[in-house]
Amino acid sequence: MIVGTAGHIDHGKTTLVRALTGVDTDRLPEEKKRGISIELGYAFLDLSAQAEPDAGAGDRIGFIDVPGHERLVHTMLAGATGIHFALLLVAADDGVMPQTREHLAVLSLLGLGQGAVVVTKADRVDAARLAAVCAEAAVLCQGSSLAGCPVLAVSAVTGQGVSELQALLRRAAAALPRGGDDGRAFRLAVDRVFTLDGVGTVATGTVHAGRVQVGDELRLVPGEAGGRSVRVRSLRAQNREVLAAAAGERCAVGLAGLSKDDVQRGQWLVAAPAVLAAREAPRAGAIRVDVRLRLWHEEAKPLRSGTVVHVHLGAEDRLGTVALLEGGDSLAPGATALAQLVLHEPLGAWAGDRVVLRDAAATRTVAGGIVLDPMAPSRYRRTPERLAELAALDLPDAGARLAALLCAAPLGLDLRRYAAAQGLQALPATAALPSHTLREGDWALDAQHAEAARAALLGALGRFHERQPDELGPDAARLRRLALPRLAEPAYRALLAGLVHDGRVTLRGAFVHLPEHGVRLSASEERIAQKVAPKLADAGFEGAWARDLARDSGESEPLMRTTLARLAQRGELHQVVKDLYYPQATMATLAGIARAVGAQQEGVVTAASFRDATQLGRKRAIQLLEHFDRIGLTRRVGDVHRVRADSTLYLAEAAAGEGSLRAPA
Ligand SMILES: Nc1nc2c(ncn2[C@@H]2O[C@H](COP(=O)(O)OP(=O)(O)O)[C@@H](O)[C@H]2O)c(=O)[nH]1
Ligand SMILES: [Mg+2]
Repeated sequence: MIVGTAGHIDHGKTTLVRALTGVDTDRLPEEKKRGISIELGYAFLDLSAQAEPDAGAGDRIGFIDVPGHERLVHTMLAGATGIHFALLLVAADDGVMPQTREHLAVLSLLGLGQGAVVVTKADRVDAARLAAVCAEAAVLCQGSSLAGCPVLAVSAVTGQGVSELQALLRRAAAALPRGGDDGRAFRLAVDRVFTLDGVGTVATGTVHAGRVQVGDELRLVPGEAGGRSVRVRSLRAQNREVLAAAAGERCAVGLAGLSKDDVQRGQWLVAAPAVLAAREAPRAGAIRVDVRLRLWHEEAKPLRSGTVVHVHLGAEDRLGTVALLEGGDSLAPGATALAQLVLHEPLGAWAGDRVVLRDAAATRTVAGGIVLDPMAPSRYRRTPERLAELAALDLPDAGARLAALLCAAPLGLDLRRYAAAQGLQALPATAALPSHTLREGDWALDAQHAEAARAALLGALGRFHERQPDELGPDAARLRRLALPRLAEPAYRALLAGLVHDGRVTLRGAFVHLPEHGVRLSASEERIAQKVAPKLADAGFEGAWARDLARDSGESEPLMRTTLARLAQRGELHQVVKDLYYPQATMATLAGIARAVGAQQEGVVTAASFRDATQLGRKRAIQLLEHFDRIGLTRRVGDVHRVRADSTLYLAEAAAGEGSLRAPA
């Protein structure tokens, strides 16, 4: 358990920690000289009367002593995030003072429900005054997260109340639920960095989630390229040498190969799976964190959208702007709303993290919130679809959250992104998804959305056959553009594979068609097809005309036309312009040439370059490129054709054919 102090300057925080633990947390010369705390202080208290030498870190209470000075609230915040139990101190002589109020607001907005009010310097006042201050403090806590918490009178001089307070802390520590493995990746918010002889650079902080072991590779984020990789050389948890440390412990991490200046307070040490969520600010944009925000009930005025604030998260403090996402453009004191925090500097944030907002001048704590999405979008951030997503993310139960999120994601859910945003060690197991969810690698699609997507795909395919009865069907990439352009590619592939498997669509090469669309040839058509195959192959890049094929094979022109059209429907021939046919193999070679030309010109194929590469006339070269546009190999952009990156047309055939012109098998 980690206990944090809070309260106005000079109200006896540091003295109380010393009385409880014997440790003087004011260690800096300047702190000694001025008699005030400037930095965070740390101390530990053994729970068992006798500290066993091999006891783990679990039976120690860690203390974080914070400065009370009004200008150091950001330091107080860096220490208060991640504590389990708060001691709000009020000096009996002074009574409630400004930072008593502000620190209470901070604790409350951090969601700290465990704590006690300690009325200090009891030796300085008479019983009546002591009772009055205790009553004042209890009233102050009303409406805060510490409402109804115990109030104790203590004197560090006479020792009054100290052992009662120790007993209270021991009980709270014993009652604290031991965090089991909740699947979350290791994260530690760095709040102090120093160099130690024989150990090297040490970063200390509170472990917010997960477990770490000596020897682990961690990343220091935010940082360039996903953060610097660092190795854990040594570990202390709750001030004891350990081999492993876990969530809820104060931890000092000895880092190999890093100098003191390489690490800053506010950064995070995280296990690799959690890295994605701690991004650098995109070059032309901002980092956006969607939160459920609550304005402190004692604020005098509503909070307006567009207000500039200090965003405190973990041990970090960043300037940002609030954009309210619902309920108009202002938030009343005590009210809650979904909001987006727009930051221009990198910040590590994960779902479930607490944020506290202070005003731009850093004089008041104004609001607090819980992170719902640390990788929030800039566009469509207030649409009903997005608000449904945020409502899903707001669900406290992980299983329900995932199920609701899948419902809110008709285009599929990126599980890798979800896991990173949630700070999970691994992607959710398929067993953790609702049954019948369609899953393909990192992507998942809710069963109902999958069914709707299948219907869209089949509908688009049917319409395609109606409009282009002479073609076998679109290729898979083109069908995706026609039917489900925004569906995640892996989800689409899985959907299509499922339909093929169930016999609801047929795949021939790269082409997709409905089973009933594939045409059978009559006996005479079969005969003619065999007869013309060599001629079509010999026609090369120029292609063969129906009229010439009819004449050369002594067949009637109408019969030749219908046969060729049927072969085209079967995907064996291509009709480039009316009555001009190419066999599949020749087309694959031509497609290979178009790809090769494109590869040399950043994907662009011009009529001239394709003409030169094929030795064709300009007109035929253009006709072929227009055919490629139609079937989805290329895309017309102004005067040029761009090879579509997603097209799989002919890829295998061209490689197998190696440029030789073969008759279709
Ligand atoms: N008489 C008396 N003085 C105290 C007590 N606790 C702290 N002080 C004094 O109050 C001053 C401020 O204490 P300190 O712990 O530094 O306050 P902090 O700023 O809240 O950390 C110091 O001079 C302490 O000696 C107490 O219980 N009784
Ligand atoms: Mg102090």
